[in-house]
Amino acid sequence: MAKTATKTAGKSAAKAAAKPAAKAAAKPKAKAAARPAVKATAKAAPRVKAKPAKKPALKLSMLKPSVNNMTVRVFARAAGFDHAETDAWGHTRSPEFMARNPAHLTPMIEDKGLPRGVLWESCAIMQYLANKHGLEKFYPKAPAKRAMVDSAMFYLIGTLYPYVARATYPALGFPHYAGEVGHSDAHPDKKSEAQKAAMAAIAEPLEVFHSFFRDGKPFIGGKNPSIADIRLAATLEFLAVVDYALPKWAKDYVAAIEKKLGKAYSEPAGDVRGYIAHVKSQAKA
Ligand SMILES: N[C@@H](CCC(=O)N[C@@H](CS)C(=O)NCC(=O)O)C(=O)O
Repeated sequence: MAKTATKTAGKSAAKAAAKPAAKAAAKPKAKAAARPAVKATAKAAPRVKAKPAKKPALKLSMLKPSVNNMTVRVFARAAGFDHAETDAWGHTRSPEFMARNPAHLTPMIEDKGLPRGVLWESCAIMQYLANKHGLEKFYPKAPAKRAMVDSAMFYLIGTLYPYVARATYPALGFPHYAGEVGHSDAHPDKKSEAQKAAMAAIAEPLEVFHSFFRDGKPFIGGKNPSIADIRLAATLEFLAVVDYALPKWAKDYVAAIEKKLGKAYSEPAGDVRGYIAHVKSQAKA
């Protein structure tokens, strides 16, 4: 999506419902600095306790109504990151933002150690953070298992998401990509035909996630939601705007992810759901 249609308030909402282990993994460096370098002679000075870092190491620029952004917002909370969120509404094409991120896309993280200081693309962000902090629960290390998670995410971004975008963006008030019927000055009937065709095309990849990637397991990741599951559940949220009739398994699947992740899921999902409720109420008025 190029730009969303409403401005949403942008407060830092990043108090993660965290698992201590993941939190420790996310903030690994605090202690060593506390010891004095030289051994004290007679009366040792009291040991200085290392102060917790004041600024969160990870900054996330995001847009609240977007499921691409919801994906990383859910992951960051579920992984227990002490991150800070900035609402980038209205700023993605500013010279300052574009100087750092010429693709003008959110979600975007800033993290020390990244060669260019920033990273965008929701799946790449989750892969990077999971790799960096050893979060195997979300992104398995074993090559074959990891490949399935990667395959599911690439399939989503390359195949399912374009259908979802074509089907939902007109109702969401998001602009279409150049070259698409929705973006052109074609007759509204033609646009509506394209939207319906995209909606009809969703069923096949959706079923592939169910029968192939889940393959009888609760989640693509097995017993626990992986980053691919977070990406898929967030994507399905958009379909509510066109009253897409999700199959029962998909409804149960999203509910199971929400139950597992709790507030980490429902808080960012609330922003997307709130936006959808808003556009639907506008459409009725
Ligand atoms: N494939 C990307 C899509 C990112 C994307 O489309 N971001 C939109 C919001 S949904 C955006 O930031 N648009 C702002 C702009 O283009 O100026 C991802 O998964 O992160």
